[in-house]
Amino acid sequence: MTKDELLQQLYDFTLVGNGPEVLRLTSAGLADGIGPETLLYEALIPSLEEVGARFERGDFFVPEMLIAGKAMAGALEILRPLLAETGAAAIGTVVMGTVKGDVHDIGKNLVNIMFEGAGFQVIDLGVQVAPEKFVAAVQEHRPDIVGFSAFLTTTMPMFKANINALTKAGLRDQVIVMVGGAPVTQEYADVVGADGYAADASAAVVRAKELLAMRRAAALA
Ligand code: B1M
Repeated sequence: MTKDELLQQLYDFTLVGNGPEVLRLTSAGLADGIGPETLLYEALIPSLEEVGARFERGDFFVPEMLIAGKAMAGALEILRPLLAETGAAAIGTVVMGTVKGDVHDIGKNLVNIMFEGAGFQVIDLGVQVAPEKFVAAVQEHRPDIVGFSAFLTTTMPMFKANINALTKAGLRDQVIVMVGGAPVTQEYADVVGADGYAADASAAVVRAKELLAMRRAAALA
């Protein structure tokens, strides 16, 4: 099978949520020398985008979305150690979670993997994380960054609720707040008072490093 054929099959099997085939093709792709990023960005993620588009058109329903998501999550577990490979010493700590009311976690998990790959220690609070839980985690772990993911327009307002809870607990100035998720924009991040926004996992790492460098430079000044 050529590389293009393998990527096409991986896309097709993810689309129909065939978990075993997705696992097989992901492993086969790696064995053939296809990079983990290629499998991710040229097959798995585009396939989930198509799942979303079909859901919007009414061609797919929640069960189809669920099995496609599960198939992708399985592949991500195979890719995780390769994407997160790092020899770097820890450069900072990040507390991450998907906001209250939202169960999407594939995007958040990918951001975590990229953070780990860049040398961050990641404390993942999971999904449906309430503001009090974020506050407690910031109090306990004293991270450099707290990251909120939201994937629904209806859960994006939780960013503001989380930031308000941090402010009320006297922690807002002690931690960099980053936000992201499919419907989130830089404009929205600015409106809620986040310090940083990124559109995808790679950009999140770049932005996190910038924000951390700025924070550390300001502390030395
Ligand atoms: Co849902 N869902 N879903 N879903 N789902 C979306 C998000 C949707 C866009 C589909 C669509 O209509 N096109 C739509 C949201 C519309 C909106 O509000 N704008 C939607 C809907 C409506 C729903 C339900 C309401 C459906 C229903 O029940 N009627 C329901 C909500 C449940 C809830 O949360 N309360 C629901 C449920 C589900 C499943 C459970 C079935 C499943 C989730 C499985 C899982 O995550 N474990 C699911 C899935 C799979 C999707 C789609 C198809 C795929 C999501 C995904 O994993 N994408 C999605 C369609 C789509 O996204 N096109 C859809 C791949 C992932 C790598 O990308 O998530 O964007 P993404 O993550 C990116 C960036 O966002 C960014 O980096 C990530 C990696 O590059 N990023 C950050 C994320 N967090 C960040 C944090 C940062 C920075 C960047 O800093 C801290």
